[in-house]
Amino acid sequence: MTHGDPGVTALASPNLALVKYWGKAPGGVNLPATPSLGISLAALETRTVVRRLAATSQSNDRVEIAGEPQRSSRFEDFFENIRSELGAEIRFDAQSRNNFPTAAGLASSASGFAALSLACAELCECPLSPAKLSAIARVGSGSAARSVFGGFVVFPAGSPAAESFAPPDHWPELRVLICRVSESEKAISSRAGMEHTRRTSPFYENWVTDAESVYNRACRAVEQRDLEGLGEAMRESYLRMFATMISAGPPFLYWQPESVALIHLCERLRRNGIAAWETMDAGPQVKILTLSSYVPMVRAAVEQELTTAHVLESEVGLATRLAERGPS
Ligand code: 2P0
Repeated sequence: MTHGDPGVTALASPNLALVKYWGKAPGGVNLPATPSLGISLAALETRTVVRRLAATSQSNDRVEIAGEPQRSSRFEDFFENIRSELGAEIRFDAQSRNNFPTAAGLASSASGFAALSLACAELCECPLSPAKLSAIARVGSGSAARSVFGGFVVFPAGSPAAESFAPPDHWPELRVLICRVSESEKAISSRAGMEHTRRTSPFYENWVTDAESVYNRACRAVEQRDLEGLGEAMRESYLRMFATMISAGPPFLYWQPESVALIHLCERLRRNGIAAWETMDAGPQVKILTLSSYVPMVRAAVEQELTTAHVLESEVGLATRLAERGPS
């Protein structure tokens, strides 16, 4: 089937939202209702190889993640859109691997669709601008629009594409401790969760209206490398996002007891003068923003609090890119 065909390999990192995208605007596919600001996580990586399915094949595009065939319904719209954007007629065969758990609240769909978009475009020999690539990746998953870029990335409300805000080396001391408290897949996908929230939470409209000012404060704090200012805006963003979920009908909660323990731990650390600003996404994992000089202390505190937690340190990462071609 793919004998000897090396295909095209792309690498992408998930993009951690410091200010959250949660809810879709009308008028397009995965247009965000709220502006978001995120960073690429260097320590997490998706590697995707895309090959051309044989011309005689009548079959659909194929996607495997870690060797497991995926439901084609999750990818149909994405592939139809990218074929139309690239003016290509081919069918794609994609094999993807993550160096972290899939669908566990670590933004695997963001890095997955970013890598897939770049590899498909390269396979069709269609170089695309980052903005175009971002808009194509967005059709797969809203957060993938941010994952196309490295460093600090913004995704304005209603925009078809994300934009670079600052390069990866803008804030060299910044670190993220990714604290994995659970490896199980989440019961409710982000997509279903945000739609349910939009339809049923009486807080949803306020969440959208309020998001702009939190986002503006966070952007200013990033510009000024002000971790306290950023941390305060980050906490408002994630906690208000979760307020829309626990006020939905019926409510739902991604948090586990270990997540709550780490939220309290960060508060204790800050009271003791140690910069540790947590955020969470659609899953139980806790990500702690800190500075390189505090990493040993924060890591030790997390490991003492939760002996089962798996802690991974990350710097701010690079944009989605092609892997170097190995010897043929
Ligand atoms: C984010 N999340 O900004 C937010 C914070 C989760 C919480 O973007 O429906 O998987 O594919 O656009 O991108 C997760 O939502 O949802 C997400 P779709 P996606 O990172």
